[in-house]
Amino acid sequence: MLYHLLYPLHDQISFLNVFRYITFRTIYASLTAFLICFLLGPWVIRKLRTLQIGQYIRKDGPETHFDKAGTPTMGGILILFSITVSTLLWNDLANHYIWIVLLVAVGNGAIGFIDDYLMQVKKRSKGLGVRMKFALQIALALLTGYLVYMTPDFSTQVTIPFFKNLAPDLGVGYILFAALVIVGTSNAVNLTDGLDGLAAGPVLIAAVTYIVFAYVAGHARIAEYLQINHVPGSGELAIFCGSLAGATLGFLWFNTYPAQIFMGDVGSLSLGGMLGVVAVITKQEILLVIVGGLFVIEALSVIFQVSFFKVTNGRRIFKMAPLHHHFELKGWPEPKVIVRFWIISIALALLSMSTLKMR
Ligand code: 57M
Repeated sequence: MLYHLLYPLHDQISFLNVFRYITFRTIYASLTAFLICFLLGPWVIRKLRTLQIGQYIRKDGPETHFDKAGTPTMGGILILFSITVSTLLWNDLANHYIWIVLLVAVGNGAIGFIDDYLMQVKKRSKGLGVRMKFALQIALALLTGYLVYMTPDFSTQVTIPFFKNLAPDLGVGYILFAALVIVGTSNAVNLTDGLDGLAAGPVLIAAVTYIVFAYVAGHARIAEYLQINHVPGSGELAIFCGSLAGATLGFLWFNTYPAQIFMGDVGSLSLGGMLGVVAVITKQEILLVIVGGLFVIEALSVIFQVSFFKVTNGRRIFKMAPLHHHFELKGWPEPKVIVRFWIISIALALLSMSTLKMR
């Protein structure tokens, strides 16, 4: 909105020319989203306590979690609010990619909200139910994939990191591929959100990484130099990722150990969906496996644990899955697990950025 209101005045007030720069708007979108979260956080925590929207703790989990019972949850509402306000303020709203990522953010947030509400407020332990939740997520992701596919001149090639000349063209199959990336990332972040700040930290790191990817993909000359797909208009997603990073950073102020608030499915499903759709639009889909490698490791630990359990009639690979619980049960204090997983995320983000130069 500010872009539309203030940039046209740059002839009269030359300083306003700064609003044309993606870097400027990314920085201030980050700061705006951060401040909204930081300033509203205490009120949201009080409000959730008043409404008694506190986390139910399953008895089959680590004993160290039992004293977390009652922690206000569904804090993802604040994250979504911050991202939406900051995006509407700082993005070029004529850019249709912005509306696609907002659809994914709010759509997955709504699915998570309903699940949280049924579980935490209506005390229905199954919430929406796995099947219904998945069906809604897949439907939303397929709609998103269709909208991206229908974008004029959008490439349906899949970028393979390290192999610039290997880019299979999926054609209409790209819709299903995009949907899988979005649903997969959404659920991987959801599984990871099991310790204080364990999901927020790596989401922040991935969001900052995709600021870079969105900026270079949207810049014709840089994209050509780096031999990556130029996606006209995707530069605006750098500003969106700025809002995503700022909001996550602000939420982390309250979600860090010992957490005063959890994000709930309304937060984890929407954050994962946002990362997935940004990776699709910036044509860095497979690279998300590296950038979001921690989410992949956590999801794979569950898949291996459940598969091994079924194949061996009850034996386990890990003490408990996802992987963060395994280290907890090995005796690592929660903060040690969290910060070490953050360190792994930072290393993976650096590795992913190095692929921009490798060809
Ligand atoms: C999402 N939710 C956390 C909080 C957060 C198939 C199986 C692997 C599914 C998985 C599962 O239920 N996943 C659901 C993870 C939960 O966090 C809430 O959920 C939101 C995210 N969706 O925002 O509202 C608990 O995580 C802890 N937490 C924190 N700090 C945070 O900032 O401490 C969350 C955020 C919270 C709190 O304790 O209650 C979760 O863990 O459920 N199931 C599991 O992950 C379970 N693993 C398991 O059953 N493993 C089995 C098989 C199935 C693989 C095995 O290893 O044999 C673990 N989780 C629970 N109990 N709750 C262990 C058992």
